[in-house]
Amino acid sequence: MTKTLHHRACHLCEAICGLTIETTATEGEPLRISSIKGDGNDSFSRGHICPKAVALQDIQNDPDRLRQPMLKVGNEWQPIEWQAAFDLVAQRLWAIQQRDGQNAVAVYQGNPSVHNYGLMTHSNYFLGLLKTRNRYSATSVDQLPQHLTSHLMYGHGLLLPIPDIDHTDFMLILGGNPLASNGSIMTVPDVEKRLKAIQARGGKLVVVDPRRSETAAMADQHLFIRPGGDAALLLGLLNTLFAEGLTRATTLPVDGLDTVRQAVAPFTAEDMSALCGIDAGRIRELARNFAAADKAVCYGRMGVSTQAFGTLCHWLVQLINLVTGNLDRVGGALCTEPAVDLVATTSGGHFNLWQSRVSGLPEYAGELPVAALAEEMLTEGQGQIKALITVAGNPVLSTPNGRRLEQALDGLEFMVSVDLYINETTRYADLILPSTSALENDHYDTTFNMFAVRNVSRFNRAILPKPDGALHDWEIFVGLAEAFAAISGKELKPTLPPAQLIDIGLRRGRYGDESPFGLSIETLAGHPHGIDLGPLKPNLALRLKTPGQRIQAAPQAILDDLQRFAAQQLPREDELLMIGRRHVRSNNSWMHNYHRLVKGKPRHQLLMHPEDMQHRGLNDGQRVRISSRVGVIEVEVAASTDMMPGVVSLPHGWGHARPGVQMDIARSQPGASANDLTDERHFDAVSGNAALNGVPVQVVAA
Ligand SMILES: Nc1nc2c(c(=O)[nH]1)N[C@H]1C(S)=C(S)[C@@H](COP(=O)(O)OP(=O)(O)OC[C@H]3O[C@@H](n4cnc5c(=O)[nH]c(N)nc54)[C@H](O)[C@@H]3O)O[C@H]1N2
Ligand SMILES: Nc1nc2c(c(=O)[nH]1)N[C@H]1C(S)=C(S)[C@@H](COP(=O)(O)OP(=O)(O)OC[C@H]3O[C@@H](n4cnc5c(=O)[nH]c(N)nc54)[C@H](O)[C@@H]3O)O[C@H]1N2
Ligand code: SF4
Ligand SMILES: [Mo]
Repeated sequence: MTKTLHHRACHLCEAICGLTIETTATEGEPLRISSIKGDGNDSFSRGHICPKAVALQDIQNDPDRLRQPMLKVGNEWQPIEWQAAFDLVAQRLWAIQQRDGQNAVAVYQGNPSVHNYGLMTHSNYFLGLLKTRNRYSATSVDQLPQHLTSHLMYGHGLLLPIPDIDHTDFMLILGGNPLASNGSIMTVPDVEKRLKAIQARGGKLVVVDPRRSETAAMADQHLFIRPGGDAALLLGLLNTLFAEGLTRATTLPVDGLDTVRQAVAPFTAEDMSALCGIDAGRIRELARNFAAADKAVCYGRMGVSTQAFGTLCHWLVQLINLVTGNLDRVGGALCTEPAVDLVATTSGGHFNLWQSRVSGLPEYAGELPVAALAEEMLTEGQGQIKALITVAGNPVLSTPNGRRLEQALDGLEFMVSVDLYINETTRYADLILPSTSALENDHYDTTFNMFAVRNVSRFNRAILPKPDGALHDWEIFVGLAEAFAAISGKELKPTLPPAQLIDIGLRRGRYGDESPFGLSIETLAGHPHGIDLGPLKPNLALRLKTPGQRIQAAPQAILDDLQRFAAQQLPREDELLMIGRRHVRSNNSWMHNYHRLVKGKPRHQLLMHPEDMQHRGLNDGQRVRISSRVGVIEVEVAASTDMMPGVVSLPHGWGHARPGVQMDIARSQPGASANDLTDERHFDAVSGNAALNGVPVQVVAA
């Protein structure tokens, strides 16, 4: 028996924690994982780990995980050879495009696409050949307003200022619960310690959330907010900063600040109070405290992106940091200088160059909002979607009105999924193409090094051998591209494996051949715990990609939305507003098939304030029926004084009891899908991002 220790970054969430993984080789048996622990020698994550990382071995060993391409024949799944699978996909897609046009084939890319570097480097090798405008992804049920705001203000959608959590004195969090999510668009392993460190150095943490979340519970101040009310709160804050002379001059080049000042002048804290459910006095006090702190940062995340005024919210977050002098400042919000820098090497993106066919939702960076996906399949006419490719995504459980999407998927002519499981979405596919598991693959984090609270870099080789006949995700895309090029006669440029592409990126980058670090895949191999490239530093003025390299404080597309904001109506008194919730043992929709993560009491109840339960004659633990404009589900209700009265919380990603799902453990504790209730017509009008939070629902005894 031989034991070997490996070091590797966890790819499951954005925290990219360093892990120490022990493998055991026994004669005559396959190499197995014998332990997974936090890597105390990783200077960034400092030994932090969460329960999901330990489940990496369960993903590896899961009998339900697919290990070869599967073709649906009648109601049965049968294995098929890779080349036959590629040829079939190419033939079917090309025939549909020849007959109905390029846009008849649609693409949906899910969240693990950005956690898997081979998908980052190679999915477009094939998908780009399709030249379809029907491209969708999980971005538009998530952070799209943040990309759009950065695109409009700073000239690049990936130039996202990150909270300088290790140096700030005042952190204001809206719509993020890093204690459960481990941080998002703020790669921050070990977040609890870093938040406690703010408090230990005399600083303050303020959390704005309709639920007393785990993060709110440790904060110095928690403000309940009416779901969807953040734009009102932020407008009240910005208005107060201007009106009370609490702004600080900036040396950044900025256009449009006077326009902003005028535009927000009507939105006083007093007028905003009813819309957000927070006292005007509290709003003004928060503005004063924020401005009084030497170094402060306002951070808005998922909860404020996925609401009806998501873009307005993120624009206001940027402005609050800007006018208090905290944008591009140590202890405020800073942009990373990653080793592989997509801001430097890609164009700034484009917005609203075309619109979705049925509802006219705007494209951003070549993608349309996924709220439009089902209607683009269901609405007949020129340009209707007839075929779909899903890549590492589960839109049936992740996008608004999942039941309608199911109806649409059922009517497609052809569907192929690049995925590891037969789940709620891929069960509609004709063909499923599963890749190797993560531990059988190399890993470089192209995405989350860009959003980290320090500049860091690491590359790790595969830990387990690639099984015979298996393909990595990137190889699947090369196979598809070659088959499609062959049948369509399209030209295909040669490509390199992901590690070689990353090597080129590293060597050409700011820590590459020209720098003392000399980073390359080879040098990183000598740093198995990762390499620290230093704290974030002010750099925005030099990195702006706007014409004229000036910050655009008042983009017209966002200013125009203030009219829609001013015209909004308060929700009806008898309605409850539904929000989501994350738990550290779960990860979106796909990690419920591992016993160690789902054992114990179920965690997919509807949380409701006891007063709201009393009004409805409901008891703790009882089954209830929740209904919205689009659907009805039944779940258990749990009383919680952590909820703001009038608000209920249900986590997404559950609802595994659908027929044909081949995930045994998930099916044994299925829960219900929050997205059977969320509404595709409820979205942020500027970006088209789905408003998954603040969904009006009725709750009665089942
Ligand atoms: N109501 C509500 N809905 C939400 C949210 C919410 O808070 N509330 N959150 C939203 C957010 S932020 C997101 S990001 C989306 C996520 O939405 P999606 O990305 O659509 O869904 P996931 O649950 O991440 O599904 C991931 C899929 O990828 C597969 N997979 C995992 N690893 C790999 C891999 O390495 N290769 C391949 N090929 N496949 C892989 C899994 O089997 C699974 O099918 O959900 C959104 N939906
Ligand atoms: N354990 C775990 N970790 C994850 C994931 C997971 O599913 N599980 N998913 C990963 C993904 S894809 C993402 S995008 C990130 C997301 O990471 P975060 O952005 O931290 O997301 P959440 O943990 O959902 O926290 C959102 C918070 O917003 C609150 N909220 C809801 N509506 C509103 C509102 O209208 N206003 C305000 N102010 N707050 C509101 C919710 O109550 C919740 O506490 O997490 C990532 N990490
Ligand atoms: S917090 Fe957990 S899932 Fe996220 S990277 Fe760290 S160990 Fe992995
Ligand atoms: Mo996400």
